[in-house]
Amino acid sequence: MSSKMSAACIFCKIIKGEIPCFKLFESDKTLAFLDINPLSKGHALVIPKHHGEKLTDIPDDQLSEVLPIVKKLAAATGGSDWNLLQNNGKLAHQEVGHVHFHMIPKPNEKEGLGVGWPMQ
Ligand code: D5M
Repeated sequence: MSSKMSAACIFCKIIKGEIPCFKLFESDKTLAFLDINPLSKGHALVIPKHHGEKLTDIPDDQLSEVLPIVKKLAAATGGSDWNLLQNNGKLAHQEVGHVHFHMIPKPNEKEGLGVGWPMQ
């Protein structure tokens, strides 16, 4: 694996398969999986595999994959509403020190709950 890794990082352990996750998508540079503490059904995390705490630590070629993958996941849900969020730094409530993008489906009038990914 060519990406920079951190032995102590929980998300690097997920990338290496040392900690299990519910995987939604994986490429050489990017991983998407369900958040263990979901704010709504289907709450996903999209992460660059390159280890870095803040957005400025991540190479552009890794970041440029993220939005197309968010779009791919959104299309797979049938185009529901969601929030895309990146907490950058401790003052912004970042708890895990590996850049990650939260994709949080919003409540849907018909279902009453967040819409889950078809993979669930
Ligand atoms: O959010 C960090 C997010 O990471 C938080 O929503 C829980 C999630 N998390 C932490 N550990 C795991 C594992 N092992 N699997 C899946 N999701 C996890 P932040 O933006 O840093 O506050």
